[in-house]
Amino acid sequence: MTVQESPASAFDRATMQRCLELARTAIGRTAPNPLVGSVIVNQGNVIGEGFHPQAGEPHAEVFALRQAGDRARGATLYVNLEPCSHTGRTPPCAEAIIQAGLARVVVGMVDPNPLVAGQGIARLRQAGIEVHVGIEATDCQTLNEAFIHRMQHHQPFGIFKYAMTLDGKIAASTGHSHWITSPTARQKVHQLRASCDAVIVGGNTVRQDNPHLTTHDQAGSNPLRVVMSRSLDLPTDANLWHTAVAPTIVLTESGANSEVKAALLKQAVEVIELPDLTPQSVMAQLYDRGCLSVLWECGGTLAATAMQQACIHKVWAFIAPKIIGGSGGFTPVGDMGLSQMTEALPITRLNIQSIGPDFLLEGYLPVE
Ligand code: AOF
Ligand code: ZN
Repeated sequence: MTVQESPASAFDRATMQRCLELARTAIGRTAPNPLVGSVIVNQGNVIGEGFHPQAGEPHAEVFALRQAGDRARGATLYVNLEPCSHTGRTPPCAEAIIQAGLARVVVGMVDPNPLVAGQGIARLRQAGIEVHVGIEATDCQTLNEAFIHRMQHHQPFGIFKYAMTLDGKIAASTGHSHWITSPTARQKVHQLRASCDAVIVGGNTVRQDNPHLTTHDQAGSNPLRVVMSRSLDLPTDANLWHTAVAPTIVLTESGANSEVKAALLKQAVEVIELPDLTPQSVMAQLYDRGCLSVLWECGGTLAATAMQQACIHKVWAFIAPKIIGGSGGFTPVGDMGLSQMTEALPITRLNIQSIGPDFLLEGYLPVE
């Protein structure tokens, strides 16, 4: 369904930004649902605000309507995602808005969920409500880029994070890598991790780095920790097996090391045997578990395969202003079999910011 976009006033734009701010409160906790915030305004006064805290809980609009009560009659409701028209885990918000007697609804973007997809807006208009669509649309789409990707591609949104020196190394030739970036940048990594639903590493990373992959002191939930290991040739006492801190699953193939499997199960690590362990089969597994965004924090070999299989859609590259030199193979992305510069994967929509002494470069890969 095509929905006509409308011009917006500065007040509408500012109020939509407030919706986005409210929505962000639940970052990392809503999967498989989107991040949504809502504000109700009557004669210039905010009379209700809400956000969607997690799947199964009421939608943002419902919280805002509850707060506004009878004062919602004749008022304007702002929401960054089209109000739903379907009965899912919760009843349709479009009906609740009509019942509450709102006069005007300002929507950030059309819902990519095929169960809604413009029908929420159509329902509101049918009931005589004035609806404006596409206010602060770019910011609304960026906030829910993982939800949009999941809906459109039936796959989680894959982000590849790495830290490298200015000469493109993720470790010295000895393999030593602690630390490339500053504590400030590492703090930022914890924040970014908290916004993802799963974080994936290969068996090599567990053997070499023994990472925790938690969000440390960040408020916000720890993502599901995922290890890919075909052989299950893993230490039985790694930090990732402390499942009281955060859940961990190990994805492997049948016939892998049964002693290690037993040791992992004993520590409440979930072990899943896939017929074929590939980045794509891992993404499919995480899609089924409801993940919106997954963070690849793996080494170069796995990153190359994940990229080749179109499982990485965005990069977060931390760049430290230092040079280590060396001609070893410790670079962020291993061999993808590309031999001409014309074959290089283009990274677009770049954004660069400084984080303490380091830089964080964000960019997007082409979506197939
Ligand atoms: C949310 N929160 O604030 C809005 C959503 O299963 P349900 O009932 O929670 O429905 C989930 C769908 O509802 C979701 O995929 C999206 O299309 C729509 N809007 N969802 O979780 C909200 N407004
Ligand atoms: Zn809803």
